[in-house]
Amino acid sequence: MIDHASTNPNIFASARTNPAGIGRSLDAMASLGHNDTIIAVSSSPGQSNRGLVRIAGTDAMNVLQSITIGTVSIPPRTLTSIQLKSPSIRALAAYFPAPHSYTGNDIVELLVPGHPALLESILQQGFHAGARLAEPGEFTFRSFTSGKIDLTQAEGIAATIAATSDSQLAAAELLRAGKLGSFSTSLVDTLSTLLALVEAGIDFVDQDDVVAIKPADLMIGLKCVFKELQQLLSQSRSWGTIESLPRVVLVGPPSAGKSTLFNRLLGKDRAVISALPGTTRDILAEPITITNTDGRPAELMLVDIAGLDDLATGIDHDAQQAAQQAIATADIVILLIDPTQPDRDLSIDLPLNTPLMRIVTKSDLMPESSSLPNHDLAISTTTGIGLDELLKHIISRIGDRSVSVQTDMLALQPRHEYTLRESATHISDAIETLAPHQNEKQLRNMELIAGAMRNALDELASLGGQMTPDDVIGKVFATFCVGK
Ligand SMILES: Nc1nc2c(ncn2[C@@H]2O[C@H](COP(=O)(O)OP(=O)(O)OP(=O)(O)O)[C@@H](O)[C@H]2O)c(=O)[nH]1
Ligand SMILES: [Mg+2]
Repeated sequence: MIDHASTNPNIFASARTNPAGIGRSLDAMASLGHNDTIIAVSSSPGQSNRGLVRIAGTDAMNVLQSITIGTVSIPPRTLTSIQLKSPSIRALAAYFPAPHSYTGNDIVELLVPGHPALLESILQQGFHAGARLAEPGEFTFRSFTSGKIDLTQAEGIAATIAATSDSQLAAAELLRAGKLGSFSTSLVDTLSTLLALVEAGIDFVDQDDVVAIKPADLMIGLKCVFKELQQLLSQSRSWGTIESLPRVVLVGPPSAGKSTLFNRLLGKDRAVISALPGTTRDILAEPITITNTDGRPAELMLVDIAGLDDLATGIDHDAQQAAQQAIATADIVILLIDPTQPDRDLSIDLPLNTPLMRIVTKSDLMPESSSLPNHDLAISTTTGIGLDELLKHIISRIGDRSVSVQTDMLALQPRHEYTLRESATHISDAIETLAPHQNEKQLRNMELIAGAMRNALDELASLGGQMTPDDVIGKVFATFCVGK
């Protein structure tokens, strides 16, 4: 593992004077010691069953000792019951000794009842014992500076915390696993070896025993690096594609059964359902995972809106406007027709090319002989009739726009994409300069070629954070919250 603080000593020096002020937390963290003892609540804010307090640094165990009754002796990596001093309750503690911990220094994690006042009291006792409040992202920053993770993995951790859908979670998982980081490390290795051979020709031009790389061999090496970059770019997807899932909007008159269908497809009671018309006033959007035509899981955003009603006034007017906006940004509109309200068949204004499916709801309430309005499918959320068919219809209409949740395809954040493309451009410059002389015995234009290769190398090395400007590191860690 690379110790980023020692490979890039400027991380600390220039972060303190970062004039752009990007990543205030980096500035603050960089000026503070790596071994300071820090404390924070790492669980989500609010009340919960369990709350997690994390303490990291040289004095982590002393801090724990000062807030517990009796002498604490905790075997490493084992949940041990302890007795807190104030309030006098039992809690669970785990100890991860340096250097085999998340941050690289001693870590103590305390599991206590997740009551905000209790968590705050433990923090105060920790401050009293000499710990300070961790900066946002400081635990992960320590993990990065001690070389336990690279910058792309830190981004994966931030993306995991922020994930709101299965595809985002799967993409974050790949980053956290270090797939992009190890790709860049391996290309950095290859490219720096090639560059050393080119530079040998420049620096030791008078020495007979130092032979610069042959043009043909350099061409093979550069083309190989270029191909790998192109392959990675073409076999990855943009982070933006998983951030904006295709939107399937449920539209219909009040009480048509939109929220009931929304809940049924989600598999949970997310929307309030009532026999009274006008129950839903907000836009509710939740990701759902369904099986794509190729059998793989795919994700889309299901949207429930207020019933469309011409007579709307006051607060209802706002709900109607919000509903119209949701329709305007839909990738598919599912128009629910309630056969128990025969005079409420809606005509809606759709943007050009937005597919519309006409679905009759509450089919369980209609006698088989009754004639239904013009429709694509009849369903009942009460009996489940037509629901599988509906999902098939949706997936066939949405086609390629659904977001696959497959775990082997890397999703690149804008920084990654930019860096990889820049790197490929520099390699292509080097190839172009080399091409006219590739069959000659001696390498020509060595400085130009080496310059382009150095630029490519800088870009690639910045991916994992081995040679990254501080503002990039600052931006990555500025997305974190306290306790992570
Ligand atoms: N029998 C039967 N009742 C249904 C079906 N779907 C919905 N309902 C009932 O229809 C009523 C209205 O359902 P909702 O899902 O709240 O309707 P909505 O379209 O969301 O209504 P608004 O939010 O007011 O626009 C509720 O009493 C549901 O139980 C169905 O398939 N069969
Ligand atoms: Mg509703």
